[in-house]
Amino acid sequence: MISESVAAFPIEKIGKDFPILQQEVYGKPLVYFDNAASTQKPQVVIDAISDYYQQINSNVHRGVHHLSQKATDAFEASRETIRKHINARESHEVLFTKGTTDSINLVANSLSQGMIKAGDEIIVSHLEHHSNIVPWQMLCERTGAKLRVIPINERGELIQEDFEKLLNAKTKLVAVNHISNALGVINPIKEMIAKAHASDAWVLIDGAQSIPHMKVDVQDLDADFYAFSGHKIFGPTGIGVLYGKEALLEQMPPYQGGGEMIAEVTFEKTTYATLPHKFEAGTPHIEGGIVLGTAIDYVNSIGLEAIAAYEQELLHYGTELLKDRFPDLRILGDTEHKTSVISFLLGDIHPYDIGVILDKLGVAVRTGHHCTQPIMQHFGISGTIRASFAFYNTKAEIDQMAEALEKAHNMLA
Ligand code: 7TS
Repeated sequence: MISESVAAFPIEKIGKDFPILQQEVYGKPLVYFDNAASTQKPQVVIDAISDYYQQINSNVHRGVHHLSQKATDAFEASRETIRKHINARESHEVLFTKGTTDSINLVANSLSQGMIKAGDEIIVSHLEHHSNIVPWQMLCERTGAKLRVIPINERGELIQEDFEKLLNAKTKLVAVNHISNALGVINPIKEMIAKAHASDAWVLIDGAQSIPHMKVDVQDLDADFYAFSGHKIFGPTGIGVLYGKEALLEQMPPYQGGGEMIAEVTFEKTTYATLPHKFEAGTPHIEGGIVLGTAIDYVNSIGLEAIAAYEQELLHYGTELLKDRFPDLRILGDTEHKTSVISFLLGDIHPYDIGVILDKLGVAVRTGHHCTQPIMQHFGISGTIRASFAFYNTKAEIDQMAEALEKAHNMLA
């Protein structure tokens, strides 16, 4: 049964908003199922980039002249759009960064300057992208803090009892993703944040995979930090966000020094700017910051609830179709609580071989470890085939993937 909201989803109109998707690859209609890696951009986003350079390009927060003020106003208006979108209390709690990786490194670097010390503990999970593991390992090397890891079960879910056992008086920070990029599993972060707070630990949520698929309310979650990337929510690359609670950001030392982030500089002593500028050294990615707001407005014009319902329908359809068609299919992360990712293996065929054949048949999927080698180690595999959907994808495209998989399977099995 398809719900009314899914039946009414304006997929025809949406498809036309994305010019890149209109092309053929090797003579076949392009099916783009690598949305967890990066999303395509609607025409309004592409236009906003060129409008910026044609109309208001100038440096921000510096000039008194007309263009600089226009650019500054647009940049700050976008910060406010993002604040509203994630329901942060203050717009200066929204910091512009290069992306999720940069946001996490900002926190890890800043906290390592005295706020996390030898003997403290950081908890990550077995389900993390490398960018939510390596910065914490580096912090541990610098500070003498210790990394602890929440294990996962056979369905790729975090084992909550083990998480509770890891929490203790030494725990300073818990860093987990909202949704796993490799498996699509949604973690119960609201409950996890409450548990961590009961142990007086801060929590950083890697929201790279949740921001395009669901409504995020940082106050309701009570997250201390929330990181995401613009390019995964239909915006430009090279721009992202770190949300942080004001009181915590105030306490934290800056991560990088330079222009923009200072109040006053003398050779004897430098004082720092107020938030958010304290954490935004140098000329920012101005056009990226502005256009990220455009991308978020576009997503909201469709509505995240409608998007989530439509994508769940795609996930369900694709999962059932593949299970029916391929008896030797193995889905990794086969749980009820997941977003539109199907990560799978077909018999003992190498994922790469399947990926190459799918590509020749017009279907773009990701193969490999998806920057989550510990997950692959857990399952004793080298990688998976990952089809990750966005709201512009269709059931007909899933059918095209299934056909292509059938051919690949016949050739390789
Ligand atoms: N965290 C998660 C959960 C991610 O999925 C990614 C990127 C990152 C962090 C890093 O984001 P970046 O924008 O800073 O690079 N994930 C993927 C992926 O699944 N395939 O390519 C990139």
